[in-house]
This record gives sequence, structure tokens and C-alpha cells, in this order.
Amino acid sequence: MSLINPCLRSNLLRKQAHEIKLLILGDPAVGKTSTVIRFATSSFEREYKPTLGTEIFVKELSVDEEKIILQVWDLAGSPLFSGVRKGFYKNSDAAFLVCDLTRPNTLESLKGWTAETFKALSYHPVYLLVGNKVDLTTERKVTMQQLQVSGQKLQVVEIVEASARTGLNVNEAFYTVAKYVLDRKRWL
Ligand SMILES: Nc1nc2c(ncn2[C@@H]2O[C@H](COP(=O)(O)OP(=O)(O)OP(=O)(O)O)[C@@H](O)[C@H]2O)c(=O)[nH]1
Ligand SMILES: [Mg+2]
Repeated sequence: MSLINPCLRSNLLRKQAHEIKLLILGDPAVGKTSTVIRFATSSFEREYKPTLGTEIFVKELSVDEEKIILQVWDLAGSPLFSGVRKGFYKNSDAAFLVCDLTRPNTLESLKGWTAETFKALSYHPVYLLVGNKVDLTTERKVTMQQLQVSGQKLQVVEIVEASARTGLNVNEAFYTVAKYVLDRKRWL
């Protein structure tokens, strides 16, 4: 017979889920929403529908046998939304810095995105650099070396070349960032 109260026992046995808030940041049309849709539904849409404000998506993951509730905040890239965006950063653990490999200016502007993040949070979350649209091989204008130089300056934990269209490295990016946040939470 167990001497522990059954209610307390079941609480002890139940593994607590870790909640992670992930922001998806980057200029308009780099493929932020497409990346989230690919991760959420394994699908892709060619038509561009700019995000208005933000869209939130939640998914449960298992990383290192730990349960994670991943809250993904897909923010609008347009400067028209910079005013409302400020309110969406609160308590973020991580951010994807997304650029379009066919448009070098979208990589350059990621510095501005980290500045906006720091202004809202007063700390830097775990950043992962996503070079999206790697499927557009003939139109590609950003090299891996350029991603590495920028990634170092932006202090990202990883660089991923991905494609929301084909799905290449999309799931990996989400699992990788979750793993880094989990490791960081373990040390706090
Ligand atoms: N070829 C290719 N096209 C992509 C890829 N990802 C996104 N696109 C296209 O790029 C366009 C913009 O994609 P979105 O995901 O809406 O861009 P966004 O970054 O969410 O844009 P905002 O919401 O305005 O900030 C759409 O026409 C997509 O179909 C990709 O990996 N490869
Ligand atoms: Mg969008």
C-alpha cells in the first residue's frame, strides 16, 4: 500500500510540460507564415497573403523525452504593423530570424529585427537564422558564407537553409530551437 496521497502521487508522476514562446520575425514575404503552415499542416500555398498583426499557433512536441507546448507567434513583416507588434514580444523564449535567400536586403534587415526585439524585451531570446526559399536555386543571391557572417553578428545559435515549399529543414528548425530553449531553461 502506498503512503502517498493518490492525488499528490499522480501529480508527481505526471511530467510537467515546458511552455516555449517562439516568435517568427523577418521582412514581408520572406516566408514566415509559409514556414509555420508547413510545420503545422505539411502544406504550402503559392498565393501571398500578408499577415495582419499576428497569428498564433500552438503545437505539442516531445524533445529529449520532455513535453513541450510550443506557442508560435507569426508576426506581420510590414512596417505598417511596427506599432502593434511591440505588444506581441512579451515573455518570448526564442525567435526565428527569417530571410529570403533570393533577396540579400532581407538578411541585412535582420539586425533591425533583433533591435526591435531587444527594445521590447530588454533581453535577447534564443535566435535561429532561417535562410528560406532554398528551393529557388537559380535565383539565389545569398551564400552560406554570408549567412555565417550575419549569423555571428546576430549571435544566432544555428543557421538553417530551408524551404517552406519543399519542407526541407522546416521541422528540424522548430525542434532545434526547442532543444536550445530547453537547455537554457535547465540552467536557469
Ligand atoms: N519558392 C518558394 N516560395 C516561398 C517559400 N516560402 C514562401 N514562399 C512564397 O513567398 C510568398 C510570401 O510568403 P509568406 O509566408 O506569406 O510571407 P511572410 O513572411 O509571412 O509575409 P508577411 O506576412 O507579409 O510578413 C508566398 O507567395 C509564398 O508562397 C519557399 O520556401 N520557396
Ligand atoms: Mg505572414
